[in-house]
Amino acid sequence: MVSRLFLVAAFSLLIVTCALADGTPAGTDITSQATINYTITGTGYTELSNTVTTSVAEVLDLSLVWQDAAPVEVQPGTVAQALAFRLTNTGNGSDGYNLAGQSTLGGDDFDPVLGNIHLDTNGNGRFDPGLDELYIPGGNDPVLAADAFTLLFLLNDIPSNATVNQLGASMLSAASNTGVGAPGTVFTGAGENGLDAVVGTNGGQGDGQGSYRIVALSAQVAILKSAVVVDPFGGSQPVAGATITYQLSVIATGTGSTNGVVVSDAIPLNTSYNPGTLMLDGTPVTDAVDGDQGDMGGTTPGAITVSLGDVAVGGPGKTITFTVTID
Ligand SMILES: [Ca+2]
Ligand SMILES: [Ca+2]
Ligand SMILES: [Ca+2]
Ligand SMILES: [Ca+2]
Repeated sequence: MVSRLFLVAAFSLLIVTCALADGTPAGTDITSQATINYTITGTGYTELSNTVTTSVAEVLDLSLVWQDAAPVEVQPGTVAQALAFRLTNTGNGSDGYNLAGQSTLGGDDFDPVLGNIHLDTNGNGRFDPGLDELYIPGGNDPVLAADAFTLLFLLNDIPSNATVNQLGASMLSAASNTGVGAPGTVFTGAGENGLDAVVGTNGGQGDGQGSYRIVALSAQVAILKSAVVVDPFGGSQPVAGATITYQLSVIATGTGSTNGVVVSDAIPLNTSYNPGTLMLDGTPVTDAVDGDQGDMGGTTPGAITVSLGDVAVGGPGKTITFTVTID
């Protein structure tokens, strides 16, 4: 009889171990009753053990995965640029999560400037300013049922001194509000319906890292050309010997700023450039290729070339003038 009881106890212990396997919802009752068949001097007997009931503990865990397929393309100086992350409750009970961002990471080219976290309140998978709720730690922590997921957006501003093709990383992290720690750490009574909560293999926390890539500015440069003719007779007829003064007005539109704007303009056929007439914003620019911003024929054969550098969006623009004479 002693050995029979030992068998019953051993069998029950095996069931308890299995009850902790991953995936079964927290609070599920695992009920076990052992049956022993045995024979004594040729007669068969059957005995049932007592019933052992074990409620599955709550496992605390999550995964956080960056969702953008590639670094998000951004322009220097822009604000509130979103990275998307998917938070999944990989535990087996309902849990809430605290979120935090981190943007001073190494291994990249620049540090984005950490902004807010937003929830995908309207559930469309995109960040919608004004519609997707601002995350407030401890105020609207996402709460997810077992295996449920939600999208989150981590916003950053992009430094204005970042340059094309540079990468900047930013990380979102989430932690179980019930508890974090070494896998297997037990929070007594903190789980579903007062059951114990057990930290899962990821430690009840996780993070995902995304990145931005700087792309060329979207500002556009427009150029407007006009001509004033003065003929040898004091009129404005385009006859041989008349001069034509061309004016090129360069302005920038759109957003951001412009870098390295270079204007070249070919001297028209049947005209000759009048040496020393090239001007930028009313200031003479030498015809030679030298330290100033322009030249005639040196950079581009048969054309004036002027390097304007940065033309400010919304600014007054730049004005280039030069004069030719009709042959
Ligand atoms: Ca819970
Ligand atoms: Ca960085
Ligand atoms: Ca949305
Ligand atoms: Ca020059």
